[in-house]
Amino acid sequence: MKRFDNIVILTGAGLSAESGLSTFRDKDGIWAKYDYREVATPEGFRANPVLVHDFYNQRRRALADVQPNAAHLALARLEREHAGGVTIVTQNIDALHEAAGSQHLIHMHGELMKALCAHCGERHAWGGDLGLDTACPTCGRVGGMRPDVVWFGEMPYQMERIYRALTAADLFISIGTSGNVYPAAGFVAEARSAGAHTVELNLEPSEGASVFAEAHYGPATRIVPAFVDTLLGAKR
Ligand code: BJW
Repeated sequence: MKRFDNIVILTGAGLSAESGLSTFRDKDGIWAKYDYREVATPEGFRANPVLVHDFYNQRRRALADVQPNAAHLALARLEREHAGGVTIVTQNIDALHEAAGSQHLIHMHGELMKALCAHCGERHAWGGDLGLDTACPTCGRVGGMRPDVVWFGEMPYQMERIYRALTAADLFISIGTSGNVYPAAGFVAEARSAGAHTVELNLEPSEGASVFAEAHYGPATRIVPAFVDTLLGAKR
């Protein structure tokens, strides 16, 4: 395999599935149990904030019991041992990339272990539950605290930085994402048109599978470490 200088990796819920976290669109996934319009839109939060807080409080509590799996660890090893740049853009709001040791990481859909105050705009590390009566530690007002996650209709975080990385990438790898949600689903086309080699690593072909130049299908804990071994073994 050719040696690559700038690697950008997009990750999705499938990467954390074998750590015990549910995906969204698989048959027993989160959207089979919840209507995304009720729990993952600003309109849903305005209509029923108690339901939305409950949804994210449950998911935040579940994070206490999960550990990074072999795929997260392999990506952290790639960042440590690869001579060029490695940027991970994750759609996941868990903290498993950080727990595995990845450092050059962008959480484009936010972080469940952070809270955002709609009144003053401050972000806070947050490990407990959020509710209507939670006061913002900065401005002291109640009723404005929400999970620091990106809902449908909101702008994902750090888009300029992401597009700069995509434009400079010579290898783009998409892992464990169904390719249903934009703008992330469009990154492969962006990277490809900038000249990058594009690789899909997923359990099954995603919505955008035909756009990738190379693909490997199987569970992330098997195919990601194998692909990282190949990359790290590549010579100039
Ligand atoms: C495994 C595995 C194993 C399983 N090993 N693999 C019409 C056209 C185009 C766009 C739009 C449109 N109408 C509306 C839009 C925009 C909208 C959108 O994309 N909607 C679509 C539904 C059509 N997007 C937005 O609103 C976004 N904002 C936006 O567009 O702003 C404007 C903008 C304009 C221009 C530039 C930039 C921006 C915001 C999207 C926010 C998404 N938020 C969520 C929830 C919040 C966080 C949370 O609660 O966790 O983010 S939705 C949910 O989906 C979550 C995820 O991050 C996201 C992606 O899901 P993911 O990761 O792909 O999971 P799954 O379940 O779908 O797939 C898992 C995959 O893993 C599967 O393929 C499995 O096979 C695989 N797998 N086990 C390997 N062991």
